[in-house]
Amino acid sequence: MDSEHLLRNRKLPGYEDYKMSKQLNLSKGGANHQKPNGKEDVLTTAQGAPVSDNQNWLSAGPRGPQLLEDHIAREKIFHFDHERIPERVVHARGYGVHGEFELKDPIPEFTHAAVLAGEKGKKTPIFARFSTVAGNKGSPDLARDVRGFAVKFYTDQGNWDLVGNNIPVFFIQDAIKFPDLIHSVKPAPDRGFPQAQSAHDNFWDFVSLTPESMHMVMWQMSDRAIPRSFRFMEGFGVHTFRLINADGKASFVKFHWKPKQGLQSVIWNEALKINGADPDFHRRDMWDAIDAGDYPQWDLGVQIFDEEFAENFEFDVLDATKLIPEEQVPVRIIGTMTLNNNVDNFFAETEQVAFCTQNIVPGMDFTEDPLLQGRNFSYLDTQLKRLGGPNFTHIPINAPKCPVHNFQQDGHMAMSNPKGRANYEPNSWGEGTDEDRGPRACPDTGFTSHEASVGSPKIRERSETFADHYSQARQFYISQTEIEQIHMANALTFELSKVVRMDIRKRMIGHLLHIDEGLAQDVCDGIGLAELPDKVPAAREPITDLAESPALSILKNGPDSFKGRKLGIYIAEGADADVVKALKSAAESVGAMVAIVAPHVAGAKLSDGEFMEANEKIDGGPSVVFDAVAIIMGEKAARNYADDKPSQDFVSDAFAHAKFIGYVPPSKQIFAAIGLEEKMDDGFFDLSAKQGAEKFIEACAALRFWDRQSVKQD
Ligand code: HDD
Repeated sequence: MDSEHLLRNRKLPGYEDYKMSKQLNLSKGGANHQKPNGKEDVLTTAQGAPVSDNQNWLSAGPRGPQLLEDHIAREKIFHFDHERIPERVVHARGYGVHGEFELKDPIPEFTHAAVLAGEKGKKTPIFARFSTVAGNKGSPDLARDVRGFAVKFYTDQGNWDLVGNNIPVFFIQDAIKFPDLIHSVKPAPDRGFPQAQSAHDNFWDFVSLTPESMHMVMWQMSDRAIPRSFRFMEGFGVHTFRLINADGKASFVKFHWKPKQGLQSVIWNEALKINGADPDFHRRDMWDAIDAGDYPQWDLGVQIFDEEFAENFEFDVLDATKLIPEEQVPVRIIGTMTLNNNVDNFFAETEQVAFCTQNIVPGMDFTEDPLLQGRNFSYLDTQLKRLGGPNFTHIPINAPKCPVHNFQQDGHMAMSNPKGRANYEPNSWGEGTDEDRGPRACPDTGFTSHEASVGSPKIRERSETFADHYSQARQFYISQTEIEQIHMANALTFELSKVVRMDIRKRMIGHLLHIDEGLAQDVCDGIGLAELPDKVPAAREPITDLAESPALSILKNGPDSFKGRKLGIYIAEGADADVVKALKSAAESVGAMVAIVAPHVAGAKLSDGEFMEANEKIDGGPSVVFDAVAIIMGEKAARNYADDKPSQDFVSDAFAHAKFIGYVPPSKQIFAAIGLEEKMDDGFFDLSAKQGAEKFIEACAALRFWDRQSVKQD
């Protein structure tokens, strides 16, 4: 056998090879597999033996006891009994999608990683998984929580996992605190609740005793923690990483994902209702968008800086509770990720995907960030538990798409097994023998660590440079619009109102006093405290003159079109057909999705006698699941539904959530029934007016009519 042939045989199969072999195994029909109706495949056991009856357990007579002998039933039950694997200890609730990354502005001056430094236009397949942190696998999507934003790049030089969040900072500075942080936010161990929320004593007890978390807490209490959809949120690599170029020169880098769709969040009261109306709101949104060919895209940006910048920056770049304002180090866009393919099988792909922060490729390196270093241990370790053995990299979704050659062997579920005799190194096979000697390390192209001297005494001590816990928390707060600040005060008030212990509530306000006195006062009033508590002693006095950073606000960075958003049109008998059709086409022409809601799911007869089918019955399609709504019905129908609670809620919620509302004059009867007629403002659009539909859709680009909300809620 020639050596090329041997090498080919050694090649461990990647995803494509696996898919092919799967197709072969599952090839239709077969000698013993005659198709029952000439159509479907024959049902078989896991061993491939055809099954004659899948409904009745073998028994002694039709009413007799079931026989243990039934190997087919036993195999079926056995497999079912073992269907579950442990859910992720955090980020259990998630949704994965395939896509590709296109390199648009290569950066060979900073890195020799081919994925970032290759040819302009180079495409790399990716798999992205978005998640919440605290809730279990079945928890609702709209929890107030951080969202995971993990991307696996199947690069030519191995898998690169960028395991980030939709928030650029983290709660803690050192990984040793992670179990405590997560224990505190997860359900209390004695009672097993509350699920998927931070609004409870344990969480606020922990963070109020951990001042370093204050910056992240500000983000978590902002609208960032209730995104409208995964499609409308940013992603961040959080840590400072290193890039290494071909000459071995190192630079620091922070990674950013910028959604081309723009940023958008919902309002808390809306989030609570979405959780009831559609707990799968985020995953459904992603599935529907991709299914409809509206592929979401994010630009990948880098903030690159050198040792000198790091030395002079106000904070330590190794501290994951700090960010570098984009106004200080601009984000350079280097490529675009497009998500264009839904999974074929949720378990095989979304559930089994295993991200590891340690997965980097030549041309990159870690920094001494103590949170990152701890993560590098944790992710590999957790896969062993979750996926059951060291061969989780053989699972197609985790297998690199480049060749894999090494001497690792055996273990549970080994799927990619090298051939040949040499399973150790050094060896002298191949020298004058037919045997394949196996792979060898390559100093030129292999991964090399950045050279750094580490001659320090062993200590357990946090660096003094990590001690400022409030300055950037304050910077975040002052960078928000007034409406966003109001939402933050409301969120803190809501959460602390769920905290039973008064000392914890006060301690938390004692931190807010370092961040912004107005905010502290608002929350103090919100929870009904008679007077402000004392400030919590600060490890270091905050810097109060940090400049505002507009990049930190969602509303300052919103979209400029209604594209990708969803309009709910509530129709009923006699709805003006011209208006409905004009509105539908105006929305679709800007790339928005339209859902028709009606009193009955069958639909409703329009004014021209045509019957329009509905996507939702009004009870199942409340206005909270849409970005804007219109109510179009005939005179008589509007009179009928004026007293109908779901119809009233449709309008009153849309109003309360500052949504743009389209209507025709008969619909005003519903507005009148809930006392809204006299409150109709510039966020309402008469669709029967000239160019009514176009004007309405144009206004919807702003997403919300915030003027309606700028009064503080009690
Ligand atoms: Fe983590 C999962 C993001 C700190 C330990 N983490 C996980 C996921 C994301 C993040 C997005 C889900 C990946 C997926 O979709 O499968 N984690 C972060 C970020 C952090 C962070 C942005 C701070 C910057 N994590 C962190 C620390 C530790 C962990 C400090 C432990 C010391 N994280 C884990 C884990 C998980 C995980 C236990 C659970 C499931 C998994 O890894 O695969 O290992």
